[in-house]
Amino acid sequence: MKYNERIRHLGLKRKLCSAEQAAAWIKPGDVVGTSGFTGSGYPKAVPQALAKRIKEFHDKGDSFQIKLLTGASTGPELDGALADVNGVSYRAPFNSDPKMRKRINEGDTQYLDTHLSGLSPLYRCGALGQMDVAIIEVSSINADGSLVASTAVGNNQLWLNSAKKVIIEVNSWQCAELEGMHDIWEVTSSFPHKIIPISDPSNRIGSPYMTVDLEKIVAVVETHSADRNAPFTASDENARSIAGHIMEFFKYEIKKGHIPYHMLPIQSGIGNVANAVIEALSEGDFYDLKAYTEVIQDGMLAMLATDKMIAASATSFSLSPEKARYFNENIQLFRKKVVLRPQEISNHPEIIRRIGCIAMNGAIEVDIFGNVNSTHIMGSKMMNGIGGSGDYARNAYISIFMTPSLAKEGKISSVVPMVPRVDHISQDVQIIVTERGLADLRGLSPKERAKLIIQNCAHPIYKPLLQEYYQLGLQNPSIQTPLFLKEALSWHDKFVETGSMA
Ligand code: 0RQ
Repeated sequence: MKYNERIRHLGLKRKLCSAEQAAAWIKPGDVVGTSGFTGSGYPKAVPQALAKRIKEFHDKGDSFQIKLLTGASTGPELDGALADVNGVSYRAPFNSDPKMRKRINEGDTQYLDTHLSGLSPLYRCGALGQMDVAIIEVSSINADGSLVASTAVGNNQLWLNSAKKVIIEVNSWQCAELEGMHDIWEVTSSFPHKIIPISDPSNRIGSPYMTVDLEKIVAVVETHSADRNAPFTASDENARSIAGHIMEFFKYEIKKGHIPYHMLPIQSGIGNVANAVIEALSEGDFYDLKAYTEVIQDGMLAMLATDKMIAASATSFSLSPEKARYFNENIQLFRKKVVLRPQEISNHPEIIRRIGCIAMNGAIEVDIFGNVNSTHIMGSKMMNGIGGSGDYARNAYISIFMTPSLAKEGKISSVVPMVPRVDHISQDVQIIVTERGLADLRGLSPKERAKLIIQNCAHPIYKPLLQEYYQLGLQNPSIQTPLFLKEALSWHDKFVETGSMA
């Protein structure tokens, strides 16, 4: 058998079948765990065949839904296809697919939005049920049956360990040279957990391969399908201004000796603003950077291609179609610099605190006391989920949240009197940045924070209104946190009623 063949285990080669045959192993009510993290490394053929099967059941008047657990967000062939047929009764822990989002917000799918490092402990304690089927995308299968993950590691190894049946998708679109980039290390299920011996993003502590009891593999399906990530929008003026304020802040902190010249390992969240900040870092006067993060987006890939960044630890890639092609063609540039780990390790509080991460995440809105809403529009409509932002924000050495000061053409202020949903409490939020400026909240009391956030971060349209609100709060008999209850959520109320906060 040739080494460049993707399925190098004879017994598993005999289990090759169509996606439809593989999907027939999945039954109504099953708990299904899949690979996939931020639009990469997710199975693409079996979920679509499963969606077809679910539709046939529904057309006959029979019910068929599954409980779906992943690493994080997947793509249209998985979340989108299953949402199309209302095939998911329960979803965890993170989704950004618009069709699944609609199901979640319309109440068809129960959604557990939880910290990405926290899903595996939740599974191990039994709170998510017993996994029936795992569907895992790999880039190849070794002669001894061990598995080479593709562009995401996520919760793969836990799902492989736990599922009663396993379906493997071998995707030949994924670069064969991904082999060697993964570092699979398992957290023990008994306490105390072993200390995770990572003190630098480049450390390798486990095996490059995932393992599975081969008896459990019921089907192997071949695919040749691209990870489907949308291109990032070109960074606009707001994103560039936010990036500019953050660069100034870094330079100042380096000058004061608070962070070393080569910076500390950076974490960068998802979205256009996060990508723009990374692009700005790559254009700035920084060298030999390291990342301890969960996703590698386009901007970080560009830094890794040069001497700007010398090491990155993550659990997945999340690249635009253009950069995904570039990555596949130039993988030699990245093989030695990138380590892909299980998400329980990439997002583990123990390591984030030990190595002193600088965390940079997007916010939907912030309030004047520094609480952050990352997940719910107007407090009730789910956007994506908290993802890994909480894992990093609480444990980072410096925790930054960024957002443009306005949303929806100025009808919404992203700096509000009170957020209707708190994902990151003020104690976990150190720096807030909008295109207007940066507020360094470290060491400040609630009143000091409010003045600084209004002054530095609010848009001029809303600044006087926020100042007025703050004065009303000061009439409160207890002014440790000057909240004016009657009006705290009135801005959101007004937007829901009139379509504008102004
Ligand atoms: O809506 O799509 O309808 O245009 O929210 O907003 O400004 O493009 O921001 O792409 O950077 O995402 C918080 C969602 C920001 C993201 C969030 C509307 C706005 C637009 C997106 P449209 P932008 P970004 C690691 C870290 C949680 C997970 C996380 C996120 C859309 O960063 O999901 O950080 N974070 N994980 O119009 C109403 C407001 C609004 C608003 C923006 N105040 N009110 N709508 N929008 N502000 C990675 C993982 O965990 C996997």
